[in-house]
Amino acid sequence: MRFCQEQLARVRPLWEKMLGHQFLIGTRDGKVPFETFATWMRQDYLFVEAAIPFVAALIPKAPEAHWEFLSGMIAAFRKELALFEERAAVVGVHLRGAPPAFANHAYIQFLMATAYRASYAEAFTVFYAAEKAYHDSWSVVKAGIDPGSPWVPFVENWAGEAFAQYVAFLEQELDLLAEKAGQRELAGMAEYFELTTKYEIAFWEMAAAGETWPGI
Ligand code: MP5
Repeated sequence: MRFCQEQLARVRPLWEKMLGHQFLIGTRDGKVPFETFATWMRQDYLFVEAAIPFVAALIPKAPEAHWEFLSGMIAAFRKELALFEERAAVVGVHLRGAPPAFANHAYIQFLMATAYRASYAEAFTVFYAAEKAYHDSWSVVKAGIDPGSPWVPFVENWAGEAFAQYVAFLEQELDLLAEKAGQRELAGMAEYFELTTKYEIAFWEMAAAGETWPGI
């Protein structure tokens, strides 16, 4: 079995926990309160913004064949930020209405620490796992959301065909990086895969629970 499929099989119980999260099921069924969804919008806007320096920091470590793709991601993330801005204007959410929540702050620090300290294959593992998590998560929402919901453009963004193809490309590239990795690096990649999955669960949990920090 190739690396990505092997990891997805290994973290299956966590992955299922992520896909069964009340935020996703509730969004699919139209039961998530507006303010809860607004929390996710504000927080994910900050996360996507932070994804830009993350991919930019990967460029110096990347093989030359990935330079163009990674630099193209900066424009892709900007386009995604514009989607948030458009939806926020339509529904009346102030995207800069809150600082990063605890889980979001931690996830962003994890991204940056990974970009600077881990190997390229390890950092690419985080990249793939986060994108695959969003594709699978929004696919859960897609299977049942009211087509008239204001959240459909988000669903289409991550659960649509173009994103599916992009995730398949990331998977192919990560499998190639894994083929070239030694045992030690492979163990690191597996750990990063699992950690990213846990951060994704923590992110849905934060969206459902609110933006305040623990104990504050
Ligand atoms: C993604 C995201 C997907 N937007 N937010 C979280 C918490 N995880 C993954 O990344 P992108 O850049 O929106 O495709």
